[in-house]
Amino acid sequence: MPNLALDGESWLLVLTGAGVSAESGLPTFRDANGLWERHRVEDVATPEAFERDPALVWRFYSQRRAAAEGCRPNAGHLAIAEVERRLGDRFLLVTQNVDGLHARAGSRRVVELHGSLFTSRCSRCDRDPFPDDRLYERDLPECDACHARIRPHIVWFGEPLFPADIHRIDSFLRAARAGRPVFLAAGTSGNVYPAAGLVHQARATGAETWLVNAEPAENGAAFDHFVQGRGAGILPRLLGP
Ligand code: BV8
Ligand code: ZN
Repeated sequence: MPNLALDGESWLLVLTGAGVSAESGLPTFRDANGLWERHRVEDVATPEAFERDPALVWRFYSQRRAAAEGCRPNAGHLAIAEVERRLGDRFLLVTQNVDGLHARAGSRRVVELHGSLFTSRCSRCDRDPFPDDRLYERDLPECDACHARIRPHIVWFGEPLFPADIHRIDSFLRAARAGRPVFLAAGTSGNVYPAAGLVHQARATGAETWLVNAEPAENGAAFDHFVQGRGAGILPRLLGP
């Protein structure tokens, strides 16, 4: 089993996707039985869908809130939290997952690139997003300030990423040039951009690039190393001292 052989010079940027939470019991998106087999993206994960049928969109995200609350971080999440404790500020985790499991495993330097299941915000005014774990079926929430609909704090298809997140990733990669940059993607199919382009950005800073995934990824050609298999088994050994 390979090991990243991280040392005092290493800077590690980790990108995770749904495959990392699969062994906690959460469905991925694009596999057989994945979420996109049962729901059309255009019906539940676009701003147009929310305009058209907010109750359907809230049911989808309420079900996922309940599912995420009912499961626990697995050995893959824990290994990622552990390596952060060793590297400190030379570590950054970028997750496409919205399930909150990395934070529950102890990760602190986390960019939730596609938002969070447990945060909501107004769909119109610029009041701050707020923590929210309620389940909505028919009575949909409204903003106290402007009475517009409250929406999940999720980056839907066709929406831009949060500028502060992009800035944080860019700053980390710039700082990493001072040492030995390493990029690791885990449990992600490499289908969704801009996240799938991060490996190219990391390569441009000179990073060695690793992929851990159950199957070859769409952007697999950009990685120096591919370890095929399950994250919960591989990550503790790959990231271990
Ligand atoms: C934007 C919401 C610009 C969160 C999600 C071409 C045509 C049309 C559009 C585009 C295009 N090229 C680029 C785009 C843009 C589009 C895009 O990428 N489309 C793709 C599909 C072509 N991107 C966007 O729209 C983005 N925004 O570009 O904005 C802009 C600029 C200015 C102004 C306006 C706009 C926004 C993207 C955000 C998408 N949000 N969902 C939610 O509800 O959860 S996407 C969804 O996909 C999830 O967030 C998810 O995290 C993400 C990525 O999927 P993965 O995590 O990789 O999951 P997947 O199921 O695919 O793969 C899991 C892998 O794990 C599998 O390979 C499997 O084998 C493996 N696995 C399984 N078990 C295990 C395992 N591996 C290891 N261990 C295991 N146990
Ligand atoms: Zn409002």
